[in-house]
Amino acid sequence: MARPIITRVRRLLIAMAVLLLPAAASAEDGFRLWLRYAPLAEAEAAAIRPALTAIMLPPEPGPVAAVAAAELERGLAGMVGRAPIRTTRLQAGTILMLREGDPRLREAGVDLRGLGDEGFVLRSASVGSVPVTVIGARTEQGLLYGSFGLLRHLGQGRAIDVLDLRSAPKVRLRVLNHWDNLDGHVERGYAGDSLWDWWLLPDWRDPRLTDYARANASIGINGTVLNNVNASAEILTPRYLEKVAAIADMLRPYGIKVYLSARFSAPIEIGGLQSADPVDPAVGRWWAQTANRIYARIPDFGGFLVKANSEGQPGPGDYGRSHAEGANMLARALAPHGGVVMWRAFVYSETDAADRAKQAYAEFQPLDGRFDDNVIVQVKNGAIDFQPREPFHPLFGAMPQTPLMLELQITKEYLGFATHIAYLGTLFEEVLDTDTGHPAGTVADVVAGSGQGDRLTGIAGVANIGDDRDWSGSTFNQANWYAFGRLAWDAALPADEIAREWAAQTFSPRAEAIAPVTDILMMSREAVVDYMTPLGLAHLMATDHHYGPGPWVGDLARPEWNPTYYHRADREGIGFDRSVTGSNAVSQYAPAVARRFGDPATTPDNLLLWFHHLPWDHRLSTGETLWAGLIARYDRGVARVAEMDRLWSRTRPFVDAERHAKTATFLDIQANEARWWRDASVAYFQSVSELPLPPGAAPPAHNLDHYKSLTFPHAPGRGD
Ligand code: BDP
Repeated sequence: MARPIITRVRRLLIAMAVLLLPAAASAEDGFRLWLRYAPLAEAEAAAIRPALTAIMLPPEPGPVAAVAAAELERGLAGMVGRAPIRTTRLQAGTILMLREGDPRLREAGVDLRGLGDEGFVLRSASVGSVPVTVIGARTEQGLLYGSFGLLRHLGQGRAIDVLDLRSAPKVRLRVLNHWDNLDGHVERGYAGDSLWDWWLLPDWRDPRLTDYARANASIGINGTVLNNVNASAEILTPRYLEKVAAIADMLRPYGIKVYLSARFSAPIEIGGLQSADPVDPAVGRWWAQTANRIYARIPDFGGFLVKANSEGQPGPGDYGRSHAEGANMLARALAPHGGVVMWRAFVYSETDAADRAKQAYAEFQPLDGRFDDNVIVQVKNGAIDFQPREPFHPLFGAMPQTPLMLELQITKEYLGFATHIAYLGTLFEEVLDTDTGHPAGTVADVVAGSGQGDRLTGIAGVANIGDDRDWSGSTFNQANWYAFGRLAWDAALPADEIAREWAAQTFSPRAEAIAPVTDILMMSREAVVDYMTPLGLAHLMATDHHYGPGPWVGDLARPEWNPTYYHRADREGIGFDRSVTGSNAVSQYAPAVARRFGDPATTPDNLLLWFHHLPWDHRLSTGETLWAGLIARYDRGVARVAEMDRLWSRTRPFVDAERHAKTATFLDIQANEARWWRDASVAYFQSVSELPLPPGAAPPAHNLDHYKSLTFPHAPGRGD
């Protein structure tokens, strides 16, 4: 007998509610990053399921192998709807984790030579005639990276049956730098407050830190500096070290070491000494004791990051000592424990009248070879400061006797904060691939210490992570965290390939979704360069918070804080002359590079005004005048954002409503702000050049005074 219609409707409603529940519980707010492990298309899932039915851990597994297996279970449950079972007996479809020394490696045709401590092999093989997928590595850490490698492979909708992949990092320290203060504020952070709850630690260990560790391990990051380079000495007090130790405990199973920014004057501030002079034995003793105390609680503590004699921070220069003397003193305190010092080369001084771009080189290059073995000098990608585009830092290749660590900025202090889409994979790639003209080769080669034995090597990225649900302030900013990790692991990975990987895992592995997302990513940074700082211009952002345009600012106390210092525009022309006729900063590069950058005819258009002051009617390589070319680039930047918006609308069928809508809104903000940047810059430069706008160029929406009058006292991420 047919059921009454009312019952059937009720049943239907209940069924619908049940179906909807899990969706609501796992709202797509971006929390899961690229580790969403979303269900694959059924045809792909069906092919994978029988091939990955079980996991066999290596003999006597430790905690790292355990988290690797747990991640595989989680990932496969999500992607193919069934978690593999743990097995101790080989069966068809086993994921077989093999560590160095296991005789089954040979049988599976897996060679671990050359993989180092962190590399891995993924291979479809037969062991005892049983078809398996081998994850082979020398260490459990390698097995963890291999597990993430396998999940990344699957997350792109790739087949599993013919797997044969080897991967090993070329750089040892792959480290995030958090610029987090102890009060929770993140300097240059646009994704909320700090992840570290210093108040509740060590008692409350936020499970979110495990997700943080998973995300980092999934892209090969193996270290994190917890606190701001503008450091408070308090982090080194016993009370805080307990908190640091709690974080270290949570990150350890994922192979992530904790580091701290050390304030050079800490012996005075928290040690009761009168001086922090690096040659004073009492100071050395204090640091040694401090290191002992840290290692007693955190045996695998990574070491110190130091910003010294830079922007008001204390340092060895306060006592007439060199950066090497300061760094080596700290290095001696850490050496017995295997710790390292990451000593920053980001220095410039208002008392030095030289071009700011020359100052770090002038101070550090003469110190080549004077640093202890466990010191690595951390150099920003460019000589000024994380601009949308800068030429590579002249120190790369110029200190062959000193390990140099590349510092990149993942947070977009100068590229539109959290709201603008600006994929930094292309920026990072551009720097890494640049030939320094020195025997060492490209920046990537220098950083990898190629040909320098097993010296210290490293890459640092200033994190864009905060306590926002989506971690990075926007979905697309997650791509920058991802790209940093992937390039730190393997600088040879093409930025577009990384973009595709990220798009597949973050949105959908379908080609129709990957293509527009990748197109957006790949054009985005150039769009920002165009509407903010085209043709090699730099540092034109508003004062202090760096939000929005301020090319007219010229009244700040320190000359090199003023945008007018950088663009030098007047009625005759624009640009900073760094050729022999100017500051001669080009002479800090290797001869071939110096020659190329020293002549406007051989300087690429996109760096032209970084190196040269040129008349407005100078002809660009495109044939247009500098003035017309400048305006055209501002316009192109605005047009590119419109194009990004169009591409994004094509992704609607493949992206959940929540992330789609938020990204669309952010693109609206970006479109408005691109226009603002363009109009304010055009209005200002026109007031200086007194030239008419090229035919067809739209006049700015407002007059210059309007743009000058805008203030943003509460913009996020300010420094202290
Ligand atoms: C600049 C930032 C400032 C940092 C400084 C640094 O504006 O907040 O403290 O770099 O890297 O980009 O030390």
